[in-house]
Amino acid sequence: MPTRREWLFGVGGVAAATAIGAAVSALRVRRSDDLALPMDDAAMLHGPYGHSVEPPASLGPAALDDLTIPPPPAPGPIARSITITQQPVEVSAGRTMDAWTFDGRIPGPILRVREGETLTLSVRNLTPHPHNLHTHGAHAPTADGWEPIPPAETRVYDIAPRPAGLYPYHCDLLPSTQHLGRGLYGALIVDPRDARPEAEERVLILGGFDLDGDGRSDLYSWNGIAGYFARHPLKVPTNTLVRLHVLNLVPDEPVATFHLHAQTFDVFRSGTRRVPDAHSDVVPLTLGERAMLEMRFDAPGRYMFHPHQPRLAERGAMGWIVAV
Ligand SMILES: [Cu+2]
Repeated sequence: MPTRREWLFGVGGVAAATAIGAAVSALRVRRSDDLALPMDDAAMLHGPYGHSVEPPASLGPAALDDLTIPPPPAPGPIARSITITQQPVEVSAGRTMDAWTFDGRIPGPILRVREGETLTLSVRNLTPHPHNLHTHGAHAPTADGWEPIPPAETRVYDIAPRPAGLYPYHCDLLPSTQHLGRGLYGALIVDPRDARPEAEERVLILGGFDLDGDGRSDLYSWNGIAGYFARHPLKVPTNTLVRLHVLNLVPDEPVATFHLHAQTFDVFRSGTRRVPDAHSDVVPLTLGERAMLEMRFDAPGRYMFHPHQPRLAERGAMGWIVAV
């Protein structure tokens, strides 16, 4: 008997994703290897909905599951060791970035802890550059993580993050287009002691990559791979509460939005309150801002999502949610 997750992401899911991927491929009029940076907006118009930005062919439909599906809420203290690395990461088909990462991936691991419990982070910097790991939210100022961690050194932070909500963690050194734009960010979910309603949860972190070093992002991604969710839709069951944890870590845009087609959602800004702040189909997020979005998909089908900023959508931040 397959588990729900196996059902969503197993053989059936692969077949569904392949069929959807074929449909999406039919829309493409430019191959990613036709595109050279910088991509001018006129050139991008040839790709309907930005689908000309493709993920690396080596990444299958489950490749980002661990960065997209959060671990379940857990009682008790949490201890994590995180390593900061410098390594090449293929952020879209044919485009490899000299990345800085938490634990080798962009974004870093999804952290999750219950309000009032201690989260112990042991952060080791294996790069030749200073970095740090700063968490948002309320905690002891001595464990805020703003101090640079020199190369080859380790720092340990004990925090009891509060209040319950959704927070980014990231390297806080400047310039942000380097330290955020090369991959040093992730999500921290702080659960209330009285649990939120059970839901299918997904994490989506919007990031921007400055590939040519001009201080301006060239590609945009949800969970680190430009074009990924356009090729491999995020799958959720119908008639089930879905909770999206959406964070904006694009370093060089004053605001980005999350826009969902064909369905509306409750907005819990920063996830810190239990009653919705709004009900909409688009939510604006300033840099570092985030929201929990709750919705149900009654009708099976494909629901498009993207930032409502064309530049971001056309350069890798298009995606689909498939309700099955
Ligand atoms: Cu850094």
